[in-house]
Amino acid sequence: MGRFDWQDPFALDAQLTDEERMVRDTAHGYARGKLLPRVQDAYLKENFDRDIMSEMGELGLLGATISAEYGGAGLGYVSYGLIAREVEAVDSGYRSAMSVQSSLVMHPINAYGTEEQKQKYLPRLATGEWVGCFGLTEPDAGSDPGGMKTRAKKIDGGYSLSGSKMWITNSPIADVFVVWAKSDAHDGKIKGFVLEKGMKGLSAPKIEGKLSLRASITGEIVMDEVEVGEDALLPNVEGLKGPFGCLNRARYGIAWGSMGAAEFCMQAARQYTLDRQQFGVPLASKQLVQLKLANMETEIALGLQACLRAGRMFDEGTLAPEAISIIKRNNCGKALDIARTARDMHGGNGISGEFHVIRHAINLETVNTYEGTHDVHGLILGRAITGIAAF
Ligand code: TGC
Ligand code: FAD
Repeated sequence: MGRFDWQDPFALDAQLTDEERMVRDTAHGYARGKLLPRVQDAYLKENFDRDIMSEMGELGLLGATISAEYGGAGLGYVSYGLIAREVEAVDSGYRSAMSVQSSLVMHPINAYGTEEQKQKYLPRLATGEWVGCFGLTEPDAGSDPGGMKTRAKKIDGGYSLSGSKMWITNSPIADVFVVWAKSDAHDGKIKGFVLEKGMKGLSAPKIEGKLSLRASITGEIVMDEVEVGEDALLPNVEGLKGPFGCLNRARYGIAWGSMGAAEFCMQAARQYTLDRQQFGVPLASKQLVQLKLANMETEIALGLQACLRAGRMFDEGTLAPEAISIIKRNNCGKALDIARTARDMHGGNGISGEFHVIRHAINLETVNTYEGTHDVHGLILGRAITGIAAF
């Protein structure tokens, strides 16, 4: 029999390649060395440091799965997941910035764009010289993006876009905007467009006063007859499968990322209850405390192993979107429970920013909601199981 390692019960590490371990260690070093020291201040001041994008770019953490020809690192999906896990162990907001750039901006340009679009945008997005955002959600269309009102009207030589997008990660600092609109030149079907900062009629006001994901910058995208050329259209996809193809990747990354946050919280709760003495003994000596740690350990071990399997299937091309719903839904929900429990186990100290657990718990409220809410993923699975759509 093997020896039990509570930090890696199913020997996840041994299932990685040397390259994946190296990527994980690079992301770990960066996250703990450069992100952790600034996160508390960023969270309190609701301030996203733009330099983070360039720092991540320099390390190859942006668009990691995109080929080197366009400035990416050409890595597999397990590496991408490991990056998300390490970054989100520090803060879900920092992982958001990374996953939007990689899965929601670089991926659609890479998968649906022209050669010119790829050459123009991808290398600069990979280095973090440019920041991207992804506009799908609208004030009146969240879980039901098919109900979007944004329209692309055909004009001479291009399109005129009007509408507004809500809750858009990175939009106030974005140079590049991937937006989805119903196009009258395509029978009202949804098409993707790449807009650029400074275009007439385009603005991206910041949403102030968020109480969750405060280290991430979030805004609107307002388009008031923004005129673009034919070259702004992503020609190679139409319909909701365009944005959903991006969401598959981001949701997969979030499944890994949320486990990173959960691991951080569990490790913090373990150490805290070992160190903290009440009733003359460490809290960790109590059955109730040990049961909580055992539950955390179990969910994290299962969640990570499922992520690894999903990553291997992603690289093989056999991963179905519904399987991504399983891990996005389960891991975000479980991570949220773990972070709340870890907060409780820290007692009064648990509400202090210094111990990080309450920040993780509050962030995970967002993570459980965006990229398809916990219940919407339940309904995606319900449809797959019964054949009946209940949305
Ligand atoms: P439905 O009829 O199911 O599908 C319409 C078309 O899309 C195709 N499709 C997919 N293609 C690829 N991957 C998937 N996962 C796909 N899901 C659906 C489908 O085959 C069909 O294609 P076609 O060719 O027949 O037209 O569409 P519906 O309108 O019934 O959708 C229902 C539902 C609930 C599944 C969907 O709308 C949904 O997933 N809602 C959740 C919305 C969401 O996730 N929004 C995320 C916004 S982005 C974000 O949150 C970024 S935060 C990032 C960060 O900061 O980290
Ligand atoms: P709603 O769809 O109104 O849902 C409200 C509640 O109703 C939820 O509990 C939901 O589960 C439930 N519900 C909805 N439909 C059903 C149903 N059929 N049956 C039963 N219950 C249902 N979007 C982007 O496009 N780009 C981004 O970069 C982005 N970043 C984000 C960053 C942050 C910080 C946040 C908070 C959100 C972000 N989003 C982004 C938007 C996010 O994807 C949406 O908030 C999410 O999809 C849910 O949509 P909604 O907020 O409109 O909620």
